[in-house]
Amino acid sequence: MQNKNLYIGLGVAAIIVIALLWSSQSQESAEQQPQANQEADQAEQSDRAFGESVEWAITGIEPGAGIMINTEKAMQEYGLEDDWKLKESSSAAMLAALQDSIANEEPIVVTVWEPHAAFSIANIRKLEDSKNIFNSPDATREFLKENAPEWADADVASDVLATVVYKGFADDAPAAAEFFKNFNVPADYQSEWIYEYSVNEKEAETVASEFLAEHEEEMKGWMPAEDTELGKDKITIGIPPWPGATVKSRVVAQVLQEIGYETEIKEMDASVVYASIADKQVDVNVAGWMPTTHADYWEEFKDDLEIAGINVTQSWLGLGVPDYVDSGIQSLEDLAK
Ligand code: PBE
Repeated sequence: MQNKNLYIGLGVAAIIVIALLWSSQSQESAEQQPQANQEADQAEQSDRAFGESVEWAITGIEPGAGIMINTEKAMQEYGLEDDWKLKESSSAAMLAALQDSIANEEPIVVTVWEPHAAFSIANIRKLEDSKNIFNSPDATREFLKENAPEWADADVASDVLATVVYKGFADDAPAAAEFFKNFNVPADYQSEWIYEYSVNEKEAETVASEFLAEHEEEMKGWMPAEDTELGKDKITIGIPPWPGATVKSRVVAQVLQEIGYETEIKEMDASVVYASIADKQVDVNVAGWMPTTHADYWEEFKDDLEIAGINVTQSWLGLGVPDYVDSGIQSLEDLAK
């Protein structure tokens, strides 16, 4: 009888011990569970915190710029379109916003590109674009093979900056066409132009004339042979209000004047530049970012257009943040977390 009680007692004790062990274990895991959740929440929070800190806005430039069209595309491809919005602005206002943010070490995301002065005023982290929405060197090589074969072997990382004219322009203005064929500068020159114009706020005409005075030898190399006919008297250049195009159009106009042409520079929306060249209302676009950035415009008007030359071979486009921004933001995917 006593033995039986002992066994019952031991059994009860064992049950109690097991129950206690079990409950302490489940308590532990109950404690672990929220902790794990908390960590996930915090990671989530810090990414969301970045979005919140910039009010889920990407600071863009003029509507109609290729980089705006491609940012919309990227927002869809990387799943950003629910949280983020692309703010239309202007190239000048984008740079001013970037400068302000940098002065106050505040976060910002901008549409940005090279050549540009942005990279000499701050360290800008280029957000990785694994889906090649903005930069596609393979597409560029294909494009060059087909439309500017003399540049087919150029070392390219993204788009080239093409000098675009209407089909048949070379017959109407042989000397200008020869200059366009020869006209090519390192990307650094264009960054300098933008720096002088947008950061140092010099007149575009002045930046151009100072540049040409300092690069006389190079300018000689762009000149057509003496006996090349001018053809038409006047060359009209169409440009959207982008700083690189603004200065480059003055450089080109001053050289054209040197050759013997009258020149006119007309500022207009990117789509209007292409349509006007196709219509022969405008002769040339010196800022044809081909083939990815201006893909839509090229597709629409290419039957009436021609590549007269490649004026810069190296570029990059995309979204950027100043490098003091949360190190968790390295790629376009990171904006989606
Ligand atoms: N940009 C500069 C242009 C090309 C030149 C990047 C503003 C664009 O996005 O179309």
